Amino acid sequence: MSCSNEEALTQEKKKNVYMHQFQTPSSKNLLPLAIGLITAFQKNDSLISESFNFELKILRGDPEEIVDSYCDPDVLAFSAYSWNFQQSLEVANVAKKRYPDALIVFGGPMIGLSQKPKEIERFFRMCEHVDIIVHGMGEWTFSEILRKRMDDNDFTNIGGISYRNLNSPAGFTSTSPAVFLKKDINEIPSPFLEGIFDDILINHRDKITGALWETNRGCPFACAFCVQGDRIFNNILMFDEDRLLDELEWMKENNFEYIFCTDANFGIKKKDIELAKKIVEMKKNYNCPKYFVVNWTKNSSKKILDITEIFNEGGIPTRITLSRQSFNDTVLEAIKRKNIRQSAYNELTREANQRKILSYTELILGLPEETYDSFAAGIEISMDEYIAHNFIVYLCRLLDGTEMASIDNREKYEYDTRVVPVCLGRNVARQIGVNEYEEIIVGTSTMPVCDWKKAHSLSSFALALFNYRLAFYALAYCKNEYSISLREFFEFLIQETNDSKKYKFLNKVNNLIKDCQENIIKENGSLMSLDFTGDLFFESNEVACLLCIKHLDDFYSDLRDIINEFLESKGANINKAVLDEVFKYQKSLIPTWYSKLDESASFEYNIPQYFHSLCVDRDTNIPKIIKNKNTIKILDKIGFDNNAVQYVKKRLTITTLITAEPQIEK
Ligand code: B12
Ligand code: SF4
Repeated sequence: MSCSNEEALTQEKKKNVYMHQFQTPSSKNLLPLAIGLITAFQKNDSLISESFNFELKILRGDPEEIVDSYCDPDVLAFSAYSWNFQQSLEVANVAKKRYPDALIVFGGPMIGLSQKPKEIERFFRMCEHVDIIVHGMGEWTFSEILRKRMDDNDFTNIGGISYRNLNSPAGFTSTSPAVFLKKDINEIPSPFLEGIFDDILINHRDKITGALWETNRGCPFACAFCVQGDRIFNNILMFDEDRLLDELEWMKENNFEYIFCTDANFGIKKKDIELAKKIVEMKKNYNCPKYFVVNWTKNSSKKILDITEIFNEGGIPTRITLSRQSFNDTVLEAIKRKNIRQSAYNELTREANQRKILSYTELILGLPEETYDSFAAGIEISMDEYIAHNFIVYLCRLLDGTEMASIDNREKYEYDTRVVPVCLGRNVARQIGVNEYEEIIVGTSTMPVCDWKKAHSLSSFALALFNYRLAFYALAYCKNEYSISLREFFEFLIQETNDSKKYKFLNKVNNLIKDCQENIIKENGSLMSLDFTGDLFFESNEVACLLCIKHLDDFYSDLRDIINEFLESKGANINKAVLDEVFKYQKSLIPTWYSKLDESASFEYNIPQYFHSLCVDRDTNIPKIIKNKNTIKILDKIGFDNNAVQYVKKRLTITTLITAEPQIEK
């Protein structure tokens, strides 16, 4: 479809449609599934395919150059996600100036699924060169748009769109809502099998790190912070199993080692077990895929544990999500989230731990109705002593297209937000092309900014020290022996380390976390870099953790002192000899990039058995700590040759965590 290709032009006399799905500014370039599916659907329609050429554009870059590459464009379609919205808009702007008659169509998650007048009016005011926006599934709707394009350009009768209309007082017209989820999803041909991605593979294979793969579409839940929570999407459409198996085969043939499954709820359908088995079989026979990433069904059940076990045993490391978002009922109501009962959650965590399956709890900081107190209570619950369980705290992002980002919701909960550059944690920040931004909540009607900062410090410290395991055993011991509240401990730590004279090293960590907060408040970014980890960017808890590992002795010296001070303030009768050994155990299991772990560590007390019962095998009685000489072997002996970047990539991930695995010597 290049303009120099005159032969093609004269021979075909087709109109040219450019389908854009620009990649993220991070290093994850995946095959553009949305425009792939939409294009496959159009090409399957003989009337449309006889009239239009399609070209897929995925690489970010200078908008002028992208527009230079068009040949007489008739329709320009953009798949808009928060990570490519500005790039897409700028390309559309440049294109419209050069080709005023070209029709510009935007679809994708940035466009809400249901038609909300206030948001649509704002969109058309902000995005002055967009002609039509498509709400929700694009395959059928885009084909109706193209048919009207061939005919009279009258879009009035196409369901599920809004189009610019200067004759209407609001400046646009929204048509009737589309009945998306009554469609037969299997009418959409597979873009993999139909060769839709062939050109991309020929021209840019080296830039593509993986494939997006959809086995079903829709979500039965209604979370207000998520685009897919819209009631219009409240059903599940499934692709036929044969097609899915053929697609997997295609991925293997094309050597796609990284597959990102886009299902909102993997594990919700029975067939997911069969798919998992097939994937594992492929991995066993062809070593491909090596990674299979899923969003687990939100209200997890034991079925999820079975599927995870299949993946793990088949050599594809996977963990399960125990999504909570918040432990507070008022918050859950405000975000329309229905969680599994606390007892079922506890049971799943226990069983996952028993089956050695990593699980983690998801929380979000900045949700409506959350207070500092309710958030801190959630952090306390998330810090349990299961070694195989941890937690993640996301900053709350207001995503266009979600209920939470609606004008009404913003007013109702008085969101105070900051707009920062989009960036993916533990990745290099690459702002290629046009800069992208995201909006982060830093205050609400129930959590003013000063409380948000307090909550941010609490979660950053808890994640760095407890979650990443730097102080996990020491704190698990204190909690179990002295019945302390870990939340109270972290609040004490933050309070005490505000003063630079007392705990010099922890004060530095505290200040680093505050710098991260200020970075967000001043709209510089939500991530930070460190001078010893190259050009990677990290969240506050990760920089805090890395700084502690870099200065491990200083860290443990301050930690020991502050734990002592805290226990004394609680009137605890500290057994110094035992606490020494607890710290020895703790420190011996933390690898660094600049030293190798010792092969073994010896103890005067039964510390290893104690922690095995407390943190691993929770079904046995936790023994009293008594004198009992013994040794552990440290199984994990990865060396990192002083390479902090390698360390970050291999260890600072939620699947590996930082701690090494001990084996008690018989
Ligand atoms: C895969 C994925 C990723 C991958 C992206 C890989 C890539 N290069 O594409 C990774 C892991 C990198 C990622 C990251 C993030 N993601 Co993400 N991610 C997804 C996920 C799970 C799948 C997207 C997908 O391909 N779906 C399948 C396709 C077929 O569906 P679709 O995209 O909705 O497309 C349909 C319609 O929207 C429409 N449509 C789409 N484009 C077009 C175009 C036209 C012209 C038309 C007519 C119609 C149309 O038709 C399509 C087919 O019916 C979605 C959730 C989901 N299940 O969809 C979230 C989602 C897209 N991600 C989201 C977010 C917020 C993020 C992050 C910003 C989060 C963060 N801050 O860390 C980061 C990005 C940061 C960065 N710098 O990279 C949000 C986006 C919200 C928004 N308003 O844009 C989503 C929707 C999840 C959510 N909670 O709501 N993500
Ligand atoms: S967060 Fe998950 S469960 Fe909730 S609406 Fe979105 S996709 Fe569905």
